[in-house]
Amino acid sequence: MKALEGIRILDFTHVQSGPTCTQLLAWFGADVIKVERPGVGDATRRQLRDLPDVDSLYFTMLNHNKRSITLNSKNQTGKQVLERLVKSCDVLVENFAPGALDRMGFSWERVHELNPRMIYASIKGFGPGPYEDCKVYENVAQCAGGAASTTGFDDGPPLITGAQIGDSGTGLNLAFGIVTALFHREKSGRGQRVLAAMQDGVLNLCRVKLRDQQRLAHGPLTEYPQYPYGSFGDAVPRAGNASGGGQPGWIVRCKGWETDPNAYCYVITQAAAWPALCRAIGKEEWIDDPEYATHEARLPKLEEIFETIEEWTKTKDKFEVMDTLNPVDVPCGPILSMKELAEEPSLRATGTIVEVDHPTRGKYLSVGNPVKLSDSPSEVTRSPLLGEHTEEILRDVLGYSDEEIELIWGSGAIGEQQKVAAE
Ligand code: CAO
Repeated sequence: MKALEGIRILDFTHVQSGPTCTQLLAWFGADVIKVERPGVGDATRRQLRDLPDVDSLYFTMLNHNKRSITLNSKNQTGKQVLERLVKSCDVLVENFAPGALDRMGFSWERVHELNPRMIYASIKGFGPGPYEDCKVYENVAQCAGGAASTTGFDDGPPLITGAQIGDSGTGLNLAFGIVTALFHREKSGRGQRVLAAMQDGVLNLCRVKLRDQQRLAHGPLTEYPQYPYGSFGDAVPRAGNASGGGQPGWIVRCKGWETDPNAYCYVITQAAAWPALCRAIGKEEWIDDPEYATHEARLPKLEEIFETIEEWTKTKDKFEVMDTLNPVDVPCGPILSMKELAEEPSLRATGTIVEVDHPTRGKYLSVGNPVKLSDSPSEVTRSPLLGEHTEEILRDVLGYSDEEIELIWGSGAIGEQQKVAAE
């Protein structure tokens, strides 16, 4: 049995943050019913299309294992159908702009009245405060949550990271909040509101930077590249590739770097592994030299130390560096490109990268469930076509008769249903 089997989700999410959350719940076995606007659907169905007239990879990779119903929630009949959905589901998940669901007539108060057991889970850009009414996208959250000001090099502008920490990161937080609220409902019998703000989610992931902000009041941040010759202002500076922990690290060039933009490796000069690192790079004399032997002695010389390490790594490709340093417990990691990750057999074997077949776009790769449960393995199934399950949901989940379904079609509340030609 899947861990969340029997839990039904009214999925009112769109774009990336909310769909990440409901996809995760679907992978754990929840029945996720995605409600989309007739004829339009989630905007990502059409965004960044690589093939004409088929659902984009943006959409398909965020909406696996779900069912799709089209429903105009601003149409009177549509609202009645939605009410029935609210009564039949355990969780409502949404990431509309602030106030949109209230304007539709489905505020928390109303939903709680219709179904007191329902969990009402929202993603917003900001929590209560001066920006609570703002619409927010990924990069805005990275900027407002402290990631951008602390990413990049000291002499350059703030930088955005490729990891979608605002969208996908907040989706994960919301999924965690929902499962916690479901657990609480077991005891209380009541649903509750769950809010995950993107700014909060990014800031949570930047926890070590708020740590450094407070350390700054007591002296320079000695593991940052600004130490000892640069200057520190009154806010945490950008640290380049310095490690966020107490163990200094840096990205160094490896063999082939002149032509391969990813011929690099991250190397950490962990104190415990210092002698082994010195031996590996041919600097045995550093092991006992008081100028290098202790962590404190090394801190002002990190630039020189990493340049020396790099002289050695430039003679080896990044996998040879791994093969040499890993066995002697020197923490290091190759810079892997998306191409290398897509082709990595071990990620295919664990289901972290999966090949999915889709009736209109054909085969494509996706990232599978990053969390593995031993008793509830995830099987990744394709995303639904727009409104593919409208009739099935009206009949089997909501109990409408054929005559009633005819009337609902006639009201214009559900629009056209995309049918699968042949699979
Ligand atoms: N039937 C009828 N109307 C529907 C509908 C349906 N099934 N589904 C949505 N709508 C309507 C909404 O009610 C809303 O109408 P009003 O503005 O009249 O109330 C309208 O569609 C647009 O919704 P929206 O404002 O959420 O969408 P947007 O494209 O303008 O904004 C976004 C998108 C993501 C910026 C905004 O939703 C947002 O800030 N969400 C919260 C933060 C978030 O999750 N951001 C991450 C996005 S991923 O990068």
